[in-house]
Amino acid sequence: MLIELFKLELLHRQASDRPPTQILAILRAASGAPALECPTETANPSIATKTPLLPDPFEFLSGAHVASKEDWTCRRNEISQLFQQYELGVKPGPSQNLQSDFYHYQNGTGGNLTLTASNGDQAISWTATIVYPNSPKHTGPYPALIALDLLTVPVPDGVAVITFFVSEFAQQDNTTSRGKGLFYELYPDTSPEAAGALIAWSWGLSRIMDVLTNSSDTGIDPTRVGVVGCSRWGKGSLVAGAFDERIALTIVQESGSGGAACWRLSDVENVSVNGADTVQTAHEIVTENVWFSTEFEVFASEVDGTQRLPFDHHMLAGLVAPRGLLVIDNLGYEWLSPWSSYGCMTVARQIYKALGDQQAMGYTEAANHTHCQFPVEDQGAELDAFVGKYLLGEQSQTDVFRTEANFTFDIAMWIDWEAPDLS
Ligand code: MCU
Repeated sequence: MLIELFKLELLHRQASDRPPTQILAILRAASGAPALECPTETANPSIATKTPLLPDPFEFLSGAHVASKEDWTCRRNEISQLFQQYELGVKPGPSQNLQSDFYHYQNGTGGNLTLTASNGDQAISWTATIVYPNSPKHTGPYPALIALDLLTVPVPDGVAVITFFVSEFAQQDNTTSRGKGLFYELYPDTSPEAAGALIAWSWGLSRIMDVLTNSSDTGIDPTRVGVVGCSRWGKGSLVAGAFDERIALTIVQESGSGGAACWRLSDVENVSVNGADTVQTAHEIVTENVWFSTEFEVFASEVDGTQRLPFDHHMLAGLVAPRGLLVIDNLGYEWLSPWSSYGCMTVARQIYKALGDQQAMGYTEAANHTHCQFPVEDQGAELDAFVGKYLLGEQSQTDVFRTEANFTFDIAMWIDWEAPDLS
């Protein structure tokens, strides 16, 4: 029995950030069970009927409906493929050869983690910093938050901070950044589905997770790792959490369109909500930066083109389910699409509800404050509750879903499906 468990653990480690259907296939093969058959239809959004309604996360492309957790594993994989194909670009598999070196600071406060990944003849190296907790609640291995470029929430007591410098990994200055950065030295693909910056970052972060999982040198507990980012890095945090199931907690701060907002709802907010908020739309975003693949430009440049997408961002958040997810927003900037984000995450929570853990997903939208300056007095307790539950193993109360805005979102106007009970 012990040997069987050990084999399963090994298989799980090998499976790492692979799509869940592959993980299930490996585990099923190991136990002698027949392979799980997932529907294999492909989408054809170029001829899809446009709809302002948010697509049904529980309906396969084939038209079949998700009725069990196993079905959801298949559908989740289908959704992951769709996002890669039409919006984010493709996330390559694990590195052929991944090496790491952890340099401990002399004073014991942490260290530098250098990773070297290769693909064929190409190899790249990058360094993440690790700072151990100031006032550890427990001795190591420590839980950790991986911050994308910089930490914009207060460091929680007892939690280490790993900083992954994503902007050197895949650049994001403006549209001339396409294909620039370390990642593209390994994967110089120029096809329309080639990785945009967000999915490129998620690949790098998954390699950090590989190292934390396979080596104890870093002093970090890989089962208690969260990811956090604000604004453009909030978009990155959502994608990182969606595309690596080893991430226990995903914190998405003031991410706006391309993050917690839904493309369709942002288009609506731009013309008719609050007397027409000036919000970022898909149409604008692709002219500003390279966060998405060039394939996405097809949808973004046509009027109402996002209405042909076989998904929207409620389903990106749904890829994180049922793991911990806290979305933190700020009402101070119309540009961040506050109504669209609140509405999109209201719909995303239906996916958590279907999986039986609505409280694993929180949403908090506070009144005006400076962008990415976390208002501790207003949202601090909500952050602590999620960090407590998912990184520190505490029994905190995470039933958080609120906005301080005076708008309403009538979910019945934006969806024509009901969440099944898969719990
Ligand atoms: C909210 O994220 C972005 C936004 O998408 C951009 O339009 C704006 O230029 O920059 C924001 C940001 O990343 O601010 C730091």
